Amino acid sequence: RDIHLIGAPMDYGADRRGVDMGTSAIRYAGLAAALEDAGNTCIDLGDLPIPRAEERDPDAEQPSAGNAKFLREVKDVSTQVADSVDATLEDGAFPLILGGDHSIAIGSMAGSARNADLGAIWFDAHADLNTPETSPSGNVHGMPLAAVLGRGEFADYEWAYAPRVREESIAYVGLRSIDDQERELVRESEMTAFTMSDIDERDITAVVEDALEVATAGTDGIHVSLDLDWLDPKEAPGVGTPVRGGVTYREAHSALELVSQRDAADDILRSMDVVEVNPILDEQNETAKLAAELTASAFGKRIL
Ligand code: DIR
Ligand code: MN
Ligand code: MN
Ligand code: MN
Repeated sequence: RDIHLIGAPMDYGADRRGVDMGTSAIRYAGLAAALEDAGNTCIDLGDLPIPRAEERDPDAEQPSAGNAKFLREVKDVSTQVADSVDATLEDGAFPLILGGDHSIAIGSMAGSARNADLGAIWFDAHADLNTPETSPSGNVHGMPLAAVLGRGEFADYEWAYAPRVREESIAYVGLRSIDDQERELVRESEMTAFTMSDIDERDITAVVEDALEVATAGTDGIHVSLDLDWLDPKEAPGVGTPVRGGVTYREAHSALELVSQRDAADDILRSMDVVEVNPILDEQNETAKLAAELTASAFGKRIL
């Protein structure tokens, strides 16, 4: 594939400074070379200009009616990401967006769904379905799915709501940390939620195959969102919200290899983002290295 890397060094969606350095950390870990070794071409479009926290006007009005923090900055970044993803697709290339916190997935998906019915696989410990009304933290990285689905106040934001993403085309894989109100939202939704318990019972292969069915049925392509806290913190310590009991190193590779195999057969992949790597919390950049390796697996890297 002809992959274009889009860096979104965003940290306004999370509590922890440092996740904005994820884009550099993943590049430094050798992502472009790993993708080319796996048989792709890779052009790095660089990082989008995101206002530094120090340059922000702290008194600027925030538009959220609920408690979403930094919604003005999130809107600005989402619009930039969406435009860049759309331009890359128009160019005939594949948009691979590097975070940054998970709020950047609003722009990834909104851009990818401008001219296509889009399914999604959400590899994450968290459901990311809070609205500004239900969020206990106010952090938008816990809201990107609610945003693109137009839930709560997001229904009024054209930069967020992506009507060509339908709930029934979204599958979670690896859930294990959900807020109380969010649990009801997931239960009542049309999304398919595979938790860590499902992976325990059925194994990663069966779960990912089902997730691929959900995301591809009746859509033009799928978005893959890879939140590094999906993995067990033993494998991926450099994330802002680690949760014990995540997938193993091999399960993660296996899942992304399955995505790649299906893509080789049916050309299903349309966009992907890799998020939540925080090198400040990491040891020897190992989480970014893992992110680069897993992404290479999603784009054709094989052992033999
Ligand atoms: C939590 C944490 N559910 C929140 N979410 C995270 O703040 O809404 N998502 N960490 O990746
Ligand atoms: Mn190109
Ligand atoms: Mn997430
Ligand atoms: Mn997460």
